[in-house]
Amino acid sequence: GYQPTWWKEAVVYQVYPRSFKDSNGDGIGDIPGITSKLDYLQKLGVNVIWLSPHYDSPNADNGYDIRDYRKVMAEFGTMADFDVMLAGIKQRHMRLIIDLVVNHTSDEHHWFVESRKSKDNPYRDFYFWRDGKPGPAGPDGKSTMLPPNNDPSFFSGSAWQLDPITSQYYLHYFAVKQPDLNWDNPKVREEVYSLMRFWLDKGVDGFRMDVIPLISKNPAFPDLTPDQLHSYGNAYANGPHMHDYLQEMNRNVMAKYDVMTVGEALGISLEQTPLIVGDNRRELNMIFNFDAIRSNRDGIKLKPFDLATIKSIYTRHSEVLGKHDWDTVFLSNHDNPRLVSTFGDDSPEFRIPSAKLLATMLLTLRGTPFLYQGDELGMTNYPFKSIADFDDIEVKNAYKTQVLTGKIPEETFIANLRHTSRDNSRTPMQWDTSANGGFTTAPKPWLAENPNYTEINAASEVADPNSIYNYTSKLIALRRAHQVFVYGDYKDLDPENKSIFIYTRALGAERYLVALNFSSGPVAYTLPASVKVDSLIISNLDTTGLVTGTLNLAGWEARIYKLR
Ligand code: ISL
Repeated sequence: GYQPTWWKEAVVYQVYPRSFKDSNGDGIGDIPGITSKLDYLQKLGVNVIWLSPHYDSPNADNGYDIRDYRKVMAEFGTMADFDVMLAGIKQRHMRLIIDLVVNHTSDEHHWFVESRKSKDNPYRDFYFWRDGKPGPAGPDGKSTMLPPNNDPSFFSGSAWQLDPITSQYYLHYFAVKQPDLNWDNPKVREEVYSLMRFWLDKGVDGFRMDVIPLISKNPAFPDLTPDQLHSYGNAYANGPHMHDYLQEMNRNVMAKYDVMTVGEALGISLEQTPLIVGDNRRELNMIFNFDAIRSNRDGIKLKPFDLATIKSIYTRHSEVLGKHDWDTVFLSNHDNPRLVSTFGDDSPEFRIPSAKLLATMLLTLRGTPFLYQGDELGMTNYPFKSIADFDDIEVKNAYKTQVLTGKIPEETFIANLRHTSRDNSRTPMQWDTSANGGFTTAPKPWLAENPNYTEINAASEVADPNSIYNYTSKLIALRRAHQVFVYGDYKDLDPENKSIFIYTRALGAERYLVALNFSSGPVAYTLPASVKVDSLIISNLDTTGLVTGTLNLAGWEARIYKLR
């Protein structure tokens, strides 16, 4: 069986600090704001908080561009505020994991400020500097310069930026202000291990590791083939020394503490996953695969959600990740649109039941569940109308290269991003019905509050026993009370069914059935003869009746039964 461990039994809640709670009226969420809401999180029942970057940063990418790893972002507060928050978390028997963003730094980080100064600067090799390639002659007859290779940036344009000081290019897989660190330099690795120890010695319980599969590069930087260009994230991941560096990091740091690690595994296939999370590999505890969360995506377009596809993904996970591996379950985070708007139905009729159904699924599948702030309230996508409504650098850069060049009509671009933009999930938390949803006392938050805060907000949900918040809280308690939901086997009873997701979790004699109607119409579902229902544990509607052989499920109904 499994080796029982706290991080396998955890329910994780992601806090995006900029948007969680503003305590000092500057329109930006902060650490004292988080501290003031710890009771809210404890009552929900989550026991691990993942904090998106809280470090000193010029915010080209909302903190994913770090200027000083040992300093707290000024807008978020001070180190003393951080210590108070951490103590409050521990006092409530919860744990804290922080974001480790070490594939790149900010261009304002001291290492890069030095590195760009001259070719012989001691920090030059902390980053990747390369000469450009001679390009064709320009109209004036002089030869032009091209980037060292054709690597694209995730945020549009080339991944290489020409720096005038030394006339060489530096590598940035993300924004121009996010130069990639050179992990082949042992000094870089020592610096990273040292900053990790700094936070672990403070008492944090682990890390979510940003784009960790990208840390090892092929230093020859060959051009990507047309095929590789198609999914360049996969081409960037899995570099020649990725596993060596993760094992070294584990030996040098993680092995010395009781920590949880989860890698954001951009470009790692399910088949490659055991090589990172296998318990004999001594790399990371678990990773995020994007197969499920991006199963209904085609670039910036949303494509129709197909239940059979997502079910086959979860079945494959249960086959490939065995007793010596561990998995995560999540369908939302700060890089993706809102859960209920994307995988449920955010119409007035079905928003509440479908949000509860999704919570039922996330909290009964196999793997550590990660919930994103606001999803426990059923917060929805934002009604974006124009480019001015967005903050995200990804959107702004894409607007320049796609819309301003005439490749995509403006209306199409905005219409797509209304469903897929990362800013959907970054609008501030909706705490109550006061101005700006109680997020801030400032006249204007950094990103507009969704106007539906008057209906969807924490104050009303905490008070309403039938709210999404209180239903989620019951499910978390159920998962934490029954190890079968953590360690039990998983079986999909009807993989082909396009509207019903029905599965069992079983551990020894304890067996549960989860039945989810992913459609807005009622469905009479006949159970297989082998399934013998004992009692109804929970339903997202007012269902009370026991069943004989047929479940009459209303639109978006979810039920959990104990089986005989
Ligand atoms: O969100 C994406 C596209 O919409 C992804 O390509 C995303 O950029 C990728 O998953 C990496 O994400 C992480 O690193 C980025 C940062 O912008 C994201 O917020 C972070 O989660 C660079 O640090």
